[in-house]
Amino acid sequence: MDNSVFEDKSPLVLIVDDVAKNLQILGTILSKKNYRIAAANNGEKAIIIANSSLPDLILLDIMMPGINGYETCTRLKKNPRTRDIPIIFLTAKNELADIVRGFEAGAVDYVTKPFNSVELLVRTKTHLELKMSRDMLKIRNEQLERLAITDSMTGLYNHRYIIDSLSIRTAEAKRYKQSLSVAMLDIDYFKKVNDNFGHFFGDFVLVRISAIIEDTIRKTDIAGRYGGEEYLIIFTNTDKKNAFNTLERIRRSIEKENWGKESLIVTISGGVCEFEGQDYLKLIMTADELLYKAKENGRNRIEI
Ligand code: GH3
Ligand code: MG
Ligand code: MG
Repeated sequence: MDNSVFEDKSPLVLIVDDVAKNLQILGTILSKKNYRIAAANNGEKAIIIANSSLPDLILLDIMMPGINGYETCTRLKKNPRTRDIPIIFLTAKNELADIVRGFEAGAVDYVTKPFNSVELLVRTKTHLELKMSRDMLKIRNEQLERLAITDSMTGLYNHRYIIDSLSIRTAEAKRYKQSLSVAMLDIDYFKKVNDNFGHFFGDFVLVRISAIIEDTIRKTDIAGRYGGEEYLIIFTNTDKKNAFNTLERIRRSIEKENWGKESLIVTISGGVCEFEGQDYLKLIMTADELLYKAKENGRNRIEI
């Protein structure tokens, strides 16, 4: 996996303290390690800097004029952008009640003043490492989620995802009284393409046609690989006449495509129908029936 996001920069630590001397001491201690440092001398500035530069860790003083450390922490934890940044409190108080209050505000740890540099560095390092592994896990999960819904060959959505999407989109269309159309497309005589030019070239055709579909539909439409050489497209907020026009553009682009093989013309057939409150699986069946009608009526055409 690509770890570059974690490797290209050293961790950024934001230090927050109203006493300039403390900022200076913290800076000196942290500069022994390979950290980048940002500083703020009050809570408001800390929130602004945290929002704009998204530090990997915040060392936060409690007693400050203006909003104090607890309040600063609470606000940072409320904002989705800064919520996951670990906060270590810097506290001159080591009364149990104050420490508990810090944890309740969302801090992960605390360091007492005067600073012991070894302790400060160890706690900082631990929480930075935990933050990095959480970030890494989040990216891995996002990658897995993407893989789980994508057809690996064409990059379109896979069969399961497109069906799940149709179920959701039809429910939304019903709820918001919006139009929705569904098309089923199938490559004509695709077996012959494989037979004449090989399976590898057949794959190339599938990928290229997927790209043509993606390039022609709107961002709000959803295209998936329904089966081997079949595509399902969901046109949201679109009646069947408009969907048909888009499908015609797709059909003509594919027909005109130059495949670099003498005399090879690849065509598709399709069927498109509009949602009228019926079950979403029925909608797929209707699009499929229209597709077969297009095949019967000579192929390289869209039935509506
Ligand atoms: P029709 O016009 O009636 O659709 O004819 P057709 O030849 O396209 O239909 P048929 O269902 O007989 O054949 C579909 C072909 O699609 C056969 C199968 O090998 C091929 N195919 C399905 N998936 C893939 C794939 O992932 N890669 C390649 N290269 N071929 C595939
Ligand atoms: Mg076919
Ligand atoms: Mg087929």
